[in-house]
Order: sequence, then C-alpha cells, then structure tokens
Amino acid sequence: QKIIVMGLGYIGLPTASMLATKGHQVLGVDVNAQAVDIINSGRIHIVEPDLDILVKSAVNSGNLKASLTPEEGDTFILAVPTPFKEVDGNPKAPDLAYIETATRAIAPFLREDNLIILESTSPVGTTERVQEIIVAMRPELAGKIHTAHCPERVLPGQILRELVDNDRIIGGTTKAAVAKAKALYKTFCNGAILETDSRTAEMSKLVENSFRDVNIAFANELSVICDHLGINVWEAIALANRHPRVNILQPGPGVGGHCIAVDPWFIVASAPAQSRLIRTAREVNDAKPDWVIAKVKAKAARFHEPVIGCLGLSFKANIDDLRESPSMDIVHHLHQSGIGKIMACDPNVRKEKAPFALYDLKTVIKEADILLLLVDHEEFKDIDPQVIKDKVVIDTKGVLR
Ligand code: SAJ
Repeated sequence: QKIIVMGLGYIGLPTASMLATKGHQVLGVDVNAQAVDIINSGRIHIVEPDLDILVKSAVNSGNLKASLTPEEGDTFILAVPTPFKEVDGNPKAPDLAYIETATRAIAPFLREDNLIILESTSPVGTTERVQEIIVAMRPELAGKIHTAHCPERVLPGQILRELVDNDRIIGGTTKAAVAKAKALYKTFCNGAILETDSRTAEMSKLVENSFRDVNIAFANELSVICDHLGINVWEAIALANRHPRVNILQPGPGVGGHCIAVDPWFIVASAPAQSRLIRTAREVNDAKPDWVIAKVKAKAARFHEPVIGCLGLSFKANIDDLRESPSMDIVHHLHQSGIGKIMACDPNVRKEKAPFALYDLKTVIKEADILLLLVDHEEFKDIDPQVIKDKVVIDTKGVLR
C-alpha cells in the first residue's frame, strides 16, 4: 500500500523507512526543506544509531521519498511534535497546532476508506479531534474514513530495536480502523499488538511517561531527604530495590527530554482537580535543578573564585541531545551567576554545539576545585577516585561513588 508519513523527525523518519524496507510505497512529508533534501539523498538530519543505514536502503530501494507536500495514498500517519504552550493562564496546556496543521494538509488528499493514524503523543480526545477537522473540511467523507491512535513508545538511542520489538497499542475510533491499523503494524512489529479505543490508547501512552516521571520524582525527593540526613541515596535505593516488589528509578539533576517532562501536563490539563500527584511529581522534578544550583553555591562560598568543573550537558547518558536538558540549564545558570570559573565538559557534544566553551575531561579534572557531575556518561564512570580525592564533589547521578 501507499503510506504518507507526516513529520520526519525522531519517530516519523524511522517509521517511514521501516515501512519502506518492508515493501510499502512511502512518502515522507516535512516542513523542513533541508531535511527533505537530505533524506532524498539517502542521508539523515538527526542522530540515532543505525538510522542512516535504514534510510539509505529505504531511499535506494525507491520505496521512500521525502517531500514538502502530501499526495493521495491508502494510509496517513501523523508523527509531528506535541509541545505545550500557555493558554488562558495555564502555562502547560497542550499545543495541538502541529497536529491540526498536518491534518489540514492531508485533508484535501483523502479518499473514502483511507486510514489516518495519529502516532504523536496526544491529550485524550485528539484522535477524535483529527477526525472532526477532516470531516469539517470534507463533509462527504463523514463515516467513510478510519482513524486510530497508535502511540509511539520508542526510546531515543534504541529506536530501531524498540520499533520492532516493543508491544504496540492500537486504539481505533471504530473496529474497522483497529483491524486496518493492526494489519499495517504487523508488517514490521514483532511485539504484541494490543487493541483498544482511541481515548484509552491516548491515556495509556500518557500514563507510561507519567509513571516514569512520578517514580523519578520519588527518587529525586529521596535524594534531597537523604542529603539532609547524610545518607547515600544510591545505596539506600539499591538496597530497597532488593525487595521483590520495589523498583525505584534513579535520582538526577532533573528530568529532561521532550516526553517525560511534557506528557504528564497533558493529563493535568484535562483533569486538573484530579491530578494532584502527577502535578506534584512534575513540580518536584522541575525544582531539582534549583536545588543542585543552591548546593553548588553553598560549596562555592567556601572558596575565593573557585573553578567549577561541570561534567555532562545532555539530557541523559550517552547521547548528544541538549534540548530540554536540566544539566544545560544548571550550567547556564552557573555561568551567569558569576560565582567562579565554569569549565564544562561533555564527551558526546561537539564543541560548536554548546553556547559556552567546552573543555576536555582531563583539563577539567585537573583544574576544578569543585566537580559537579550532571550526566552519567560512560566516560565519567572511569574517573579514578584517587585523582579527585582532594576536590569538592557534587555527584547528581551517583557515578563517582
Ligand atoms: N531519568 C532520571 N532517572 C531515571 C531515568 C531517567 O532522572 O531513573 C531522566 C533522564 O536523565 C532524562 C529523563 O528522565 O532526563 C527522561 O529520560 P528517559 O530515558 O526516562 O526517557 P525518554 O524521554 O528518553 O523517552 C521516554 C520513554 N518512555 C518510557 O520509558 C516510559 C520512551 O519509551 C518514550 O517513547 C518516549 O519517552 C516518548 O517519546 O514519549
């Protein structure tokens, strides 16, 4: 069949190329002309292991093409971002503008019996909203198209493996939509395909990321409590996790990325009075960078113009992604606060990508009075405790134990 994929980012591009290598005719559509050109030349514009190989073979096979505009097809997949924005005094309301724009862009090309799949993480009711927009623009298609929500669940850094191996939720607005979507995902997904309605599918995706956020908030709160009590939080958590029914995640400098720090707000926005725990967890995680900054300032006050070595800038370990990174926010703040000389280091980040000077690990370790570890990159795990024994160490990830 012919598939149109709207959005060629971290989800759309892997999905489009995977479908193309399984023999489907795929047209990937993106508003970024540069990305379209790069993909059509068989290369990629984002960083993800092995994606370059997959895209190259999909483009070379003739089954994957990229374009700025959609065409007619059998199935349309929406894989565009869903950030938040301020609406009526709520600073964290879901921003559906990308989904609405993509839906309006495909509406003129839709035919009877087409399937429209929403993959973007979305507030409850968005799949129905997509259908409403289409029917408002094309009233003759009322009751004649199929819509479904099949939320993406892949972990950046392991997208290709998880795209194939993860179980997949399919929530249709009708039974026929579920059956059609199921047949499509079966062509590349080895995991179980779980059927439900679109609203439950939307909620289950938000629940997955909120579960993780609440669990990390618990760990972050424990880290602040243990710091107050002079207890090593990592040891306490590791010991508690030896109980067969306890599984606490790891504390850190805060929660970053475009998913876990965003999606819980979609639940809060749709049921504010009922979402007390989810909201508080978000607030706990968002407050963690300030706690780390206060800690550094307290230690720095003991020195005259200290050198503060900051280890790690990305939003999590072993990636180069700086967007929505609590570590970046912390280092930015320290730079502006004028409390000393800030020397940041991240072995995964190219020097020209950072808005301030980056130093190599050896230099930072040698010159720092205070070492602030912010990301648990592999490279930092090899730091010899003997070499840093005379420094003040603030370890937000428990790596330098
Ligand atoms: N983090 C901690 N402690 C932990 C685990 C993570 O502080 O124990 C922090 C990380 O450092 C990072 C943030 O949380 O700043 C998020 O990282 P992550 O690895 O938990 O998740 P993401 O944002 O890379 O991807 C998540 C995944 N969701 C779940 O694991 C439930 C992924 O499967 C989703 O597809 C993705 O969100 C998404 O697109 O929604």
